[in-house]
Amino acid sequence: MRREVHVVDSHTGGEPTRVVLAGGPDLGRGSMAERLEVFRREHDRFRSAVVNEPRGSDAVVGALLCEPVNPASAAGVIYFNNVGYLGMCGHGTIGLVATLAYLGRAVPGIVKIETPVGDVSAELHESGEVTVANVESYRLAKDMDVQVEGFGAVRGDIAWGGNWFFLVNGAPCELEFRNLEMLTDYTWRIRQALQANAITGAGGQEIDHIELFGPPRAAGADSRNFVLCPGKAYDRSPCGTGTSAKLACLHADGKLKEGQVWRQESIVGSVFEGSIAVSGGKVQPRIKGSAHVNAEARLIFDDRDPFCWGIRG
Ligand code: PYC
Repeated sequence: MRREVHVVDSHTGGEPTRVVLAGGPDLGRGSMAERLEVFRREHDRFRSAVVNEPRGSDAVVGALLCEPVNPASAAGVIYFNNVGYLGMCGHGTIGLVATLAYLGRAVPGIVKIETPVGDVSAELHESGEVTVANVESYRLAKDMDVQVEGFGAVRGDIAWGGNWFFLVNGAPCELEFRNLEMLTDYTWRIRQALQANAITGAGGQEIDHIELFGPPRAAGADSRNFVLCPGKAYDRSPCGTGTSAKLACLHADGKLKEGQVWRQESIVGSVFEGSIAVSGGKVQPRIKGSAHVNAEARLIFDDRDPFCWGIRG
């Protein structure tokens, strides 16, 4: 068997996105949530082949472009990573819109996109920047204490921004690139402690993203973060869904009003501009950033290749 898969790669604030344009699995005509389940159940090796080594790396987020259910939407998308699937992905949506623009399939204006956790819209600006109007975001719990091996009690908030986050103010070391190993170890232990203590998001969903906050370095930024993703890679971008979760917490604490701008810096120094719209008490975050297309390729899947479907450990 030999198969070709057409992809476009980009990065958003340093975080890579690989959009699969053609050659992906047929997931049927259901909603994106239904198609995600078909993907997970029947085509998981395709996920691994696209993002894992030897073609990808732990940091790559894949985006399978799908026919939308609603003809008024520009696209449907299912995001995936080195270990599984994402509900939404902010940096990935910015990358997807930049990719559609690169292909001549999007012009400045509003682009509607269907995701497994709901519809989002994105505005492609003349400058090439993209503002994503994310799914409704909220804080589920404030000041939760969890006992973390080697660190004692760690206090954080649980919030939804399209994925589940545990948000912690402060860290045992500075949020600096040179401390990546320590930050990864600390956040991984927090994740394990949440699991061990059955601390979850709504409906028992796993909290699979851990987000630390500290003082910013970039001029004009309000905060710097470190985000550990589900497969133990850190987010090079400020994380669109993580910034959305942060905005929901700030609003719940009375620290962010509708329209006020929050600039979130990442561990590599890239910045997203966040703000919220509030309607009937519900918070809809908006995340602005830019992506750069850096490759267009045809991946070759050849069954004679022992690592055709990726190295999965
Ligand atoms: O930008 O939402 C995001 C994201 C999630 C995981 C990696 N990036």
